[in-house]
Amino acid sequence: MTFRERSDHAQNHLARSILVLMEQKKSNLCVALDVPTWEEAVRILQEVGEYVVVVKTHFDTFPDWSPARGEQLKKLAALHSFIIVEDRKFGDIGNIIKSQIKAVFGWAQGATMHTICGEGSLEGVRMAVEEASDPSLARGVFLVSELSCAENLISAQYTKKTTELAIQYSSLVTGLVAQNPLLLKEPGFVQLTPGVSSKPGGDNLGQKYVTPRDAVLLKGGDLIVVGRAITQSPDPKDAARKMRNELWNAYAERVSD
Ligand code: 5IU
Repeated sequence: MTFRERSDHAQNHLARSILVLMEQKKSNLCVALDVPTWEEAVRILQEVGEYVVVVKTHFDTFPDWSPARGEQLKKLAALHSFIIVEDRKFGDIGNIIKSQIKAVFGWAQGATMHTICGEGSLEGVRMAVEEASDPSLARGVFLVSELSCAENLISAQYTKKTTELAIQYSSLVTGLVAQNPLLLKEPGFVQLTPGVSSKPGGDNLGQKYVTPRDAVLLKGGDLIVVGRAITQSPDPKDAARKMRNELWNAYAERVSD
C-alpha cells in the first residue's frame, strides 16, 4: 500500500498527517537535528527543510534552549512544511509523562517514549493531548519497540508487548521506533527507523547502521531517521537531497512489488 492509501487507515491524527505529507513532499526522510549549537540547527533546517518530512530534536542538548526556541522551530516548520518530533524517549509514570509531554506539545507535534511504565504512561499521554494548548493540532507518540544500538536490553517479549500497547492506544500512537518490520499488520502506523547511513557500520558508542535501501526494503522502515550522515556532511543540503532521493526510490520499489 502507498503512504497515501495507508493514511486512510491511520487512527492517530499525526500518523495521518505524516503519511499524507510524505506523499506530498515525496520524501520519507526524517533528519535528526543533533548539532552543537542553536545557530547551526537553524542554518541546517533552512538548508534541508524542503527535503524532510519530520525533524527530530533533542531539545535538552541545546544549552540555551528556551520557549522562544520552540516558537522559532514552529515558524521554520510552517515555512518548510515539516513536522517536529521530540526524541526525548519519555519513560516515567503516567502522572509525570503527562506534564512532560504536555510541555513538549507546546512546540512539537510528536514525541518518542519508552513503554517501560506500561498502560499508565499512555493514559498520561491521553491527558497531555487533551490538555495541550491547541488540541485541534495533530499530535501523537512514537513508542520505542526496538533500538539501533548494540547490546541494548530490549527483549522480543518487550517488543511484542509494546506492539500490543500501540494497538490498544492506536488513537494516540503515531507509530513505533523499530529496526525490523513491525509485528502488527496495521497499515496506519508509521515505522520510524533510525540507525541509517550510506556507510554501514556504526560509531564508537554502539550505534549500528544499515544502508538507506536496506532500511526501507529489508527492515520495513517508513520514515527513516538520518542524523550525522547529513548534519556532519560538508554540504548538508546536498546530502539531504541525495538521501531523500535514495530513500524515496527504495519506497517506490517497495510499493511497486
Ligand atoms: N535514535 C537512534 N537509535 C534508536 C533510537 C533513536 O539512533 O534506537 I529509539 C536516535 C539518536 C539520534 C538519531 O538522534 O536517532 C540517529 O543519529 P545518527 O544518524 O547520527 O546516528
